[in-house]
Amino acid sequence: MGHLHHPGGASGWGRPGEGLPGRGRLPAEGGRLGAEAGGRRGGGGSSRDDVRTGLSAGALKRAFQDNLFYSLGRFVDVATPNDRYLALALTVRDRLLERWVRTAESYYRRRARTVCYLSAEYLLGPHLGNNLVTLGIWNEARRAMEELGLDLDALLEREEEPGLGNGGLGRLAACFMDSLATLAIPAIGYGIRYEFGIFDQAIRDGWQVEVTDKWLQFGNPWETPRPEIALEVKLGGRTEPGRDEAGRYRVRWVPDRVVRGIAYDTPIPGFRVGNANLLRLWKAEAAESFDFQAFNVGDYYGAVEEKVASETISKVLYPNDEPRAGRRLRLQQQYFFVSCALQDMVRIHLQSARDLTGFHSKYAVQLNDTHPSVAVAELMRLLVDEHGLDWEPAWGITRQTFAYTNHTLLPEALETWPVALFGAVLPRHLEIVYEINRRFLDDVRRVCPGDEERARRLSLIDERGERSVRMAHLACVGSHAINGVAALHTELLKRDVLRDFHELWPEKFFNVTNGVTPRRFMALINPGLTRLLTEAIGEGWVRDLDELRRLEPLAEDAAFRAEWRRVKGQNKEALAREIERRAGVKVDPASLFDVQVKRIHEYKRQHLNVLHVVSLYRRLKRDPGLDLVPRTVLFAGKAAPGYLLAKLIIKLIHSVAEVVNVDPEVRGRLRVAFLPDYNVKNCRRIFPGADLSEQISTAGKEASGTGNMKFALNGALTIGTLDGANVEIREAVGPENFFLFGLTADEVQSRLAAGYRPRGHYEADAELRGVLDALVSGELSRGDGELFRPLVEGLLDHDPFLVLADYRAYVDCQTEVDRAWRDTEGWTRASILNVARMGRFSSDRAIREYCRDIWHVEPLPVAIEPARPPS
Ligand code: NBG
Repeated sequence: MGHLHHPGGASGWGRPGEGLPGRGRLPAEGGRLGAEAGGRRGGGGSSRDDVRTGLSAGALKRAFQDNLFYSLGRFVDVATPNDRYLALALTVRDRLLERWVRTAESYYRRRARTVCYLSAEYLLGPHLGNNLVTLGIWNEARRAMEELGLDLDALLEREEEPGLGNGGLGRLAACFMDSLATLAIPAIGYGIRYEFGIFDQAIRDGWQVEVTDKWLQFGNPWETPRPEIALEVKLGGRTEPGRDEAGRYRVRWVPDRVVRGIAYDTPIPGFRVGNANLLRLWKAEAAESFDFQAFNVGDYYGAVEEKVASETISKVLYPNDEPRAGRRLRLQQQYFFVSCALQDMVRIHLQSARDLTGFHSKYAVQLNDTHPSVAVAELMRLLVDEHGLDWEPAWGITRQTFAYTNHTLLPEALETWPVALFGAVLPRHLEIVYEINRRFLDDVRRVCPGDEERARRLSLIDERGERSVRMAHLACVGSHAINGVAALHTELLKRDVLRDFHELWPEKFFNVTNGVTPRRFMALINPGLTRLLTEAIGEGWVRDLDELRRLEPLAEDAAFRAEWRRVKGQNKEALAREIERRAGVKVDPASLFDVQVKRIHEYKRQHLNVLHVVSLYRRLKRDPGLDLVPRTVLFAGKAAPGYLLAKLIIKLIHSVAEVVNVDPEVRGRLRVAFLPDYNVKNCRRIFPGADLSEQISTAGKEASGTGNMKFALNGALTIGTLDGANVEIREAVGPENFFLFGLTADEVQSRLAAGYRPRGHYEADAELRGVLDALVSGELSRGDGELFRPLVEGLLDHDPFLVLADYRAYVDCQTEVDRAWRDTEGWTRASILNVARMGRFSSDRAIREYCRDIWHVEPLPVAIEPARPPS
């Protein structure tokens, strides 16, 4: 994609590496060049241009003052910290707008085939810092703020992140938006503008407490509301069959409620390119016509209630891992945003096309998991009921439009909706699902005559027990491509979860291994490493992560290794300060930082990690002279509010920390800490400061993982199972640079099939027995022997995730880690090689694969000259 490269400094956007955090601290540099280039460009026109578009420190400073005064109605002396944050954010946003508007114009004029990413979650993280990196004005912004007596870091700290997602799936959507823009792919992200995102996690007495996430409380400078882009969404009611003027069979949907979706738009700029794509999130409001109706008949309060009920739809993000029963609102949310998105696509398409027969050539729509899969039925409804197409052509268009990404192998996470609930919320869609199913099963019976069992397994309706709609089946049938998110995951999908579909349509299956954006997860959060890499191999790696390969020879360079350690050391000091500030635990930056951060879940096995910590503690107590590598074991992650065992694991971590961290006998050898409220903002010290990355899920359970990539890209070595993308990471970095342990996915399956008896491990392994006994002895829980009993008994009697089966291998592998850590040079070499060989795990590579194999879209680079604002 060489043509995507713009000609560097000559473009006037500053040199490509200019403005990366940390660059300004290079001795031979002060960012002057970039500032002058920016100043020339921005300052070329009237002062109005300058204040909206200028990229020099001077222009940014003037713009800041201008925004403070004219947008916020404040002057410097009385401005609050939030005012200052907003003034800088608006200043940066102004600079995105020219790209954004030009991009939209250019896509429109060129009628580009557009990727529409449908996702119920976007875990974006703070915008300000990322946009400074993207625009290349980090140093200029810092200088502008300094000249005003302000500290850029303090302003960055003010931003409340839009936490519109639970974890990996939502963050992947955000990384993909970044890569789509950077690769100049015409794309729109569609989702929900939740008023409350994922809850904030507070810790009280070692327990998780959920706090409402009021991210919009102080305003959101990055979004533009579009009250005129308002689309009606029907809910409930009944259907009426009938005939149209031409005598054709038509169904009318008579809803009992109508809500309105309002578009809120956020620009997603690509890294150092002219493209800035659109993220369009929908907010639910009452449909006016309904208000007035009630008002006219005198039911004013009824109308208000209606309004409140409508607005509820985009109120709150559902935490995952919660029981799904009866969550009508969740289904309404899913349908709401999907219907808005598809109506919006239809609206845009009809601006330049006569009808919808070419819809699938205009759009490639990706279903991010099953959450948006009702889109299959909704597009059929729009095409057939609203736009008068016949079923057959409509079905052809639908199947060519959609592609589906599966993100989980856990059977309990595969979405189904009780038929009764589905029909009550979406009566017309239930009919459409039945019709899709009838035709689909006819085909199945034609291909496999007499195989009724197969038809039952493939059916969109699960007839066992309470009848329910299988959303993954709807997504598979309605899509032309189905993909898993790591090689192993895709193989297991084909073999188990979606086996029947794979037998039917092997050509529909693809693997696209996940990736992460190096802009946010390296350049932004790790300025020290960014500077070192850029000095060593230039700045090309930020857009082309395979360039990291060029580091390989440097692994043999002792001076470079020393530099590498110095950078890691500084990052560990910063993390240590953060741990002390936010968890109240003082840790030694020289110790091995052993880190597990992710949602708390039994399959991710944070409790296996805790068993190791307790093992180390007991070894040290038994033999105070033991020569153990000093370790700091760090955890972070949220538990679903209703997932009691996950919450108990958080309590367990705190309880163990409470005992270990005050015990003088292990002082300086072992520390445990839990950082509260893990989110995109709070990860910024964690990945750069980690030595060891814990990726220890039960093999066959983690679809991919993306945290594993963020750690390795920041120079941590991985201890992990052969699960998800770990398999490919290990292949890439070399097995000698990866700590592997545990059962394979096949071994896990056969263990369970053979009748796994976890208690056998307890009986056979004295150390394990000692650890589990300690957990129920009360010695780790202020004398309360009952507190952790449910956890321990669960492990002894069931242990569905084979914690006890993998315990010995894990603990022994950690001894290997200790041995490797003592060889400082060897560890550093492995750390460098990890980074050098991780290029494949950029989300840019993932997006290129989607474009090539699934979407068939081409880049459409937007010219990088700034548009003159209309005068
Ligand atoms: C998650 C998987 C992760 C994977 C992300 C992104 C869901 C349903 N799935 O392993 O658990 O990395 O998706 O693909 O959140």
